Amino acid sequence: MAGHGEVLVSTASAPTNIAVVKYWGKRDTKLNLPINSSLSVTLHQEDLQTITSVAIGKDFEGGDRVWLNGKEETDLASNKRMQGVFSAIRERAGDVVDEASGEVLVPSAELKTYKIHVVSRNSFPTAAGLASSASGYACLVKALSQVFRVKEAHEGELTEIARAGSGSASRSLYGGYVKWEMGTRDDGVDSRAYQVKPEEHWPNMHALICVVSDHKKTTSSTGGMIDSVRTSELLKFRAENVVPARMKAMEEAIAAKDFPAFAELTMRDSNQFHATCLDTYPPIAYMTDTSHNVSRLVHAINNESSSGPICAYTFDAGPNAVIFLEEDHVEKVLKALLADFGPDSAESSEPFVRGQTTLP
Ligand code: 2P0
Repeated sequence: MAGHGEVLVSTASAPTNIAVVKYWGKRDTKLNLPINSSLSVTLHQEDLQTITSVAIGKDFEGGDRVWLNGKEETDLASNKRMQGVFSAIRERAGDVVDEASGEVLVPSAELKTYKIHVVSRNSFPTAAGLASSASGYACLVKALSQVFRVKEAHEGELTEIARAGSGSASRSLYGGYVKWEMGTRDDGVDSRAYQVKPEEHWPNMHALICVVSDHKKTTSSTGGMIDSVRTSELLKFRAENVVPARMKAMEEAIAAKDFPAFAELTMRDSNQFHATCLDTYPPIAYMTDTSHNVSRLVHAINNESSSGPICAYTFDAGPNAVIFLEEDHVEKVLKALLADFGPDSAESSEPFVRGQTTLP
C-alpha cells in the first residue's frame, strides 16, 4: 500500500458509444455544454475501447505527462481540456487510506500535489468517427478518479468532468442506453449523463460496426460544431423543435424494446444530423458514397419486411456505419452487407464489416 513518496497506479478501460439521438452544437465551448440533449448506446467490445493507466507520484520529474497511443503529448500545457480534467480531479482528491487499519497514508492535501503520468491506448482507429474521444476521456476520468480516491458527491459527477473533456465522453461512463441531459445552468452542473436502461434490458440487441474508412476525418467534431452553430438554421430548428420530443420517444422505444420505433428514430436522427452538416456553410460532408449505399441497402432490406424495419443504420462524424438489429436478423443482414461491400464485392476498396458487437 502507498505511503509518502510512493507511486500510486491505476488502470481502467472504457467503451465507445454511438449516439442514436445526436449531440451536435455547443452553447458553451469551454465546458462543452450542448444545445440539445442526446442519447447513446454503449458499445462493449474489446476492440472498441480505450485502456488507460495512470501513475501519480510526489517526486515525478517533468510535471504531468501524457502518452497517447505510444506518442507523448508534447504541448500538454496548452491542452485546456486535459488540464481541465486534471484540475477537476485534483480538486476532488480524497485521502489514501490503509484499508485494514484505517490509517491515512496520504492526506488529500498532499495527494493533490502529486504529478500525473498517463499512458492511454485505443484498440481502434483514432479520429475516424468511432468516438475515440468518448472512450478516451471517459477512461481518463475513470483511471484518475480511482488513483486520486475521488468519490462522487452526487450521481453523475464524474460524467460532468468527462463532458468537459469531450461531450460524448459523458455517456461512455455507463453501459447500456445512456442519455446526456443538456441542462440549463451556465456552470454545467446539471449537464450530465444518466443510464436509461442497462444492456441486459435488451439482451438480443446487436450492433454491426462497418468500417468504411479508417482514415482520420477531415473536419473535427469541435470545429464542425462551431461552424454549424454559427451558420446552420436547420441546427437551431432541430435543437429546439425536434430533439426534445425525439428524446422522449427514444426513451419510450427503448423501455418498450420496440425495435421498429427505435430503428426509425435512429435513422431519422442520423439523417437529420448529416443534413445539418450539409446545411452548414461551407458544408461538412462526413458520409461517403459507400455510406449512402449502406443506407440504401438497409432501407431495401427493411422494405421487404412486413413487420417494420429490422435493421437501422447510424453514422457519426465520419463515413462508418453502425447497424443495429436484433439477433434473429444478424445472419441475413450480415450476408447482405458482405455481398455488397465484403472483400469479394465490387465496392471493397476499403475494409468493411470489421466486427460484430453483441450487446451486452
Ligand atoms: C454524438 N458526435 O452525439 C455526436 C454525433 C459526433 C456525431 O459527439 O467537441 O468528440 O469533444 O465535445 O464529443 C462527437 O463530438 O465533441 C460527437 P467535443 P465530441 O456522439
